[in-house]
Amino acid sequence: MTVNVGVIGVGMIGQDHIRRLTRVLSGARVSAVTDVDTGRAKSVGDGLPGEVRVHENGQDLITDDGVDAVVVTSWGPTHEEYVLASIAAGKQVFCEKPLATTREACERIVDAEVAAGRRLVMVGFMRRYDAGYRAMRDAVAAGDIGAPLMFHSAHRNPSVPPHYVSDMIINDTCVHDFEIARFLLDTEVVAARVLKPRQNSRASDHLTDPLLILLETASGALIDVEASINIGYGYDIRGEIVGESGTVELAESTPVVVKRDGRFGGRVPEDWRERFVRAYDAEFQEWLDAVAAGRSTGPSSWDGYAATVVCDAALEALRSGERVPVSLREKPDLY
Ligand code: NAI
Ligand code: ISE
Repeated sequence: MTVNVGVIGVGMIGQDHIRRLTRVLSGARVSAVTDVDTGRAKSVGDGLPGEVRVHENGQDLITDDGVDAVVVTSWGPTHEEYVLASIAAGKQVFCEKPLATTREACERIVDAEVAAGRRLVMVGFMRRYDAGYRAMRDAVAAGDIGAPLMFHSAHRNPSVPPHYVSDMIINDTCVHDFEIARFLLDTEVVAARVLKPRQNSRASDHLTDPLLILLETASGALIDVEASINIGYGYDIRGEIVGESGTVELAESTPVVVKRDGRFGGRVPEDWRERFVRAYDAEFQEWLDAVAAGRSTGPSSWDGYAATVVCDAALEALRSGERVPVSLREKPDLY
C-alpha cells in the first residue's frame, strides 16, 4: 500500500521530511501540502512528482480524502490545532516536536486520543531511533553498567535563527534531552532546577545562553543538561550514563578519524539533519509501515505531554531560580 501523506508546514524540516518520504523511503507519496507562506507551499508542491494539491490551510488538507495520514511540521504553537483536527478526522498524524508548547494543550490532545479510543499520534522524538542512544538504552536494560545514577547530556547548536526566542532553548532544544533521558533511564522527572553560567558573548541579548539544567527523577538518578546555542564549532550532541559499576556514552558521530601531522580529527555535523539523518529515516519508515498496517507506533502523545511538562517546570525554574517540582497526571490505560 502507498500511504498518501499531507504535510502542514513546508519550512526547513518539512522539506527535509518530504525529501525522505519522496526519495529515500518506501511506501509513501506526498499528495498534499500547505503552509501559511502560500508561495512556499506552491513552490514545494510544484517540485514534487505526481499530482500534489496545495491547500489554503491545514484544516482543508486534513479533511482531504486524498490524504491518508498527516505530517505536522509547522511552528510549535500551531501543532495543537492540527493534531486535534487529525484525531477528529480519524487520521494518523506524525507531529514534529514539541507535541504542543503548553501542558494544557498536550492534555487536550491526550484527552482527544483517549476519547477516540486509539492512538493516532506519533511525536517526532527522533533520538529514540538513533543507533547510539538505542545501544545506550540496551546497555542499561541489560544491566551492563549497573543501576543508572546520572545522565550527562550536552546539546550544542552552532547558532540559532533570528526567530528563536528565549523560551525555545528549553521547549524547542532541550525538550529532546528531557525526552531521551526518560527513554534511556525509563523513569519520570520529578523536579527541575536551572543554573545560568556567564552569558556567551556570541549570543543575542534576548537569549540566555548557555544554561545548565538539573533534573531529579523518580528513580533517584540525576540528569544534567548543558544547553549551548551559539557554540559556533558545529552541532554536537553528547551523552553519558554513569551507572553503579560502569558508564556508557555516545561515540563521536564522525564516520572516520583522520590522523596526520601528529594530530587526529573528524567531522562535527553541521546541524541536526546531518547528525540524525539515519534516525529520521528510521522513525519515518516505522511510522509509514504502522500507518499502512493500521496500527500505532513510536513516541506517543503521553511522551509528548511528559516532555512538555518538564519544559514548563524548567522554564519556571529558569525564571524563579528555584527548584520546581514536576507532576504528571495519571497515565491513561491507552498508553
Ligand atoms: P521553519 O520555520 O523552517 O518551518 C516552519 C514552516 O511552517 C514555515 O514554512 C512556516 O511558514 C510554516 N507555518 C507556520 N505556521 C503555520 C501554520 N499555522 N500553518 C501552516 N504552516 C505554518 O521551522 P522548522 O525548523 O522546519 O521547524 C518546524 C517544526 O519542526 C518545529 O516544531 C520544530 O521544533 C520542529 N523541528 C524538529 C526537529 C527535530 O530534530 N526533530 C528539527 C527541526 C525542527
Ligand atoms: C531544532 O528545532 C531541533 O529540533 C533540533 O534537533 C535541535 O537540536 C535544535 O536546537 C532545535 O532548534
